[in-house]
Amino acid sequence: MRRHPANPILTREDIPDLGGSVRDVSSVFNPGAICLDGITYLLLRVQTRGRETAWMLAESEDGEHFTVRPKLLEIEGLSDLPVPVHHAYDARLTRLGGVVYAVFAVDSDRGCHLAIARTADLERYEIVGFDTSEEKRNGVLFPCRWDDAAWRLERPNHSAADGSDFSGDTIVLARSQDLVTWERVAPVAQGRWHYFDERIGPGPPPFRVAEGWLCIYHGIATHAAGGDLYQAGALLLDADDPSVVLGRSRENVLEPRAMYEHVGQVPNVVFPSGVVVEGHAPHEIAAPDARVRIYYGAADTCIGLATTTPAELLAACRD
Ligand code: BMA
Repeated sequence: MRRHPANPILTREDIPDLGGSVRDVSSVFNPGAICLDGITYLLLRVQTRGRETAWMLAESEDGEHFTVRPKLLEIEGLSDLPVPVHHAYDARLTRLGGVVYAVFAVDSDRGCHLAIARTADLERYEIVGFDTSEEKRNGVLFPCRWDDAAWRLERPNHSAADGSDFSGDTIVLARSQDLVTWERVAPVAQGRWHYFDERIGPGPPPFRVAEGWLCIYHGIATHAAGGDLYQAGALLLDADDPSVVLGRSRENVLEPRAMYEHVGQVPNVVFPSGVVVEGHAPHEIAAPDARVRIYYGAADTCIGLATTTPAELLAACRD
């Protein structure tokens, strides 16, 4: 992937002061992304100096230069959830059946769970489902339904390797009739111990290419003495059965190299969370040379943009 020359494209300095605790914020990172009627929107995870989480919206005509709307987004139903909630974060945006959904992690007194909310204007989000079946993060909806179900990739927080409660090493395919109750279908991919992606989780939502579904994921190398290293990898999943992996990048396709990726709140992190395929809706088959924009959190501090093409990602998956 190629970094945009203007990176980081969004930093804390771009966040308008709203008064109260949302002034002189600490960071903005891990955005959801969606392109509607030619405008690219980023759903921003903003962190205040109290380490509280706020959602804000940025918009752009070229997908590279963003303006942040000076208001907080509303998440209706968050305070009514059956558990005390501390943070809602890392929202991924998908348009499914004409409705835009955000799937996001909710940190609560009873662990980390996935919620799903619908929005008509990208400013007000109404929670329609909260899945407390198991601790999970990194839920990404597929942009179309099939077999009378909605589908998503998700990442249970438990590790198959060591039973840890804190992070996970398996991406799982799940299905739902109503977006409320999710049924696990099959494991899709495992972390590869000793290599770049020991622990893994879905990045942005999958998008279609002729060969199947392309998915960017994050892979964490945990064996470096300096601490965890967050990188991006690529997966090619079967078009009809996305639990079947047709290809996977042996090497990362983006790794912390720029200073803003090395240094920040959490060092050595690139965390891809948004994708826009220019000229294509995510459920349409993207041309091999389409420009793919990946929006990512850098060092849990700011937002970077990297670009690639389906052909390049497919080449990486065949490696
Ligand atoms: C992950 C998540 C992300 C974060 C990343 C790096 O486990 O918590 O929100 O960006 O760690 O700190």
